[in-house]
Amino acid sequence: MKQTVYLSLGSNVGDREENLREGLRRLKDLGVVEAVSSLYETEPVEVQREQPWFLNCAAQMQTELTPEEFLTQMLAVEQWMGRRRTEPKGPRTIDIDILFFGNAVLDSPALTIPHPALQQRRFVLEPLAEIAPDVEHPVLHKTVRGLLGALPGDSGTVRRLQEN
Ligand code: PH2
Ligand code: MG
Ligand code: MG
Repeated sequence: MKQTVYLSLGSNVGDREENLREGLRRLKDLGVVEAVSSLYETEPVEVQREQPWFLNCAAQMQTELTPEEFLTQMLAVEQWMGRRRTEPKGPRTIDIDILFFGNAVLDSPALTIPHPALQQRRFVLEPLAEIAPDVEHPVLHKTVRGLLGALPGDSGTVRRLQEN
């Protein structure tokens, strides 16, 4: 069955813009990329040591894959792009996170959908609100626009870059 998937992409190592664009090109093997937000320069949050600012964006896709198949292929894209997991929340060439997968609600050791931290992350919600303001969180029953509006003021600086 076709599902609409929302993703968050981030990079803070190397040519960050090229890394995001390469990730988006690779994601075409997993389905149809229907919308991509602007790029946003974002202050690192929830990290354990100082690291470079990120570029983040959000994407909307259609896929025939199951969430587990999607995750497996997505992790292969990260690997192929040289992602090495040497420390938790360390700097990364590419990070792709599943935010929503249709209305699925899943919680396994490998995969939690919706993404458990999306409602506290400005670097996720601002890009997502650009392409999907009216999508409703299937557990919290608030729209993306509503979640963004409810963020505290001090949830990290997020600046939209000029051109997509
Ligand atoms: N990703 C994290 C932790 N912190 N901060 C920003 N600004 N952007 C990210 O993509 C990001 C983060 C864990 O994946
Ligand atoms: Mg992440
Ligand atoms: Mg990730």
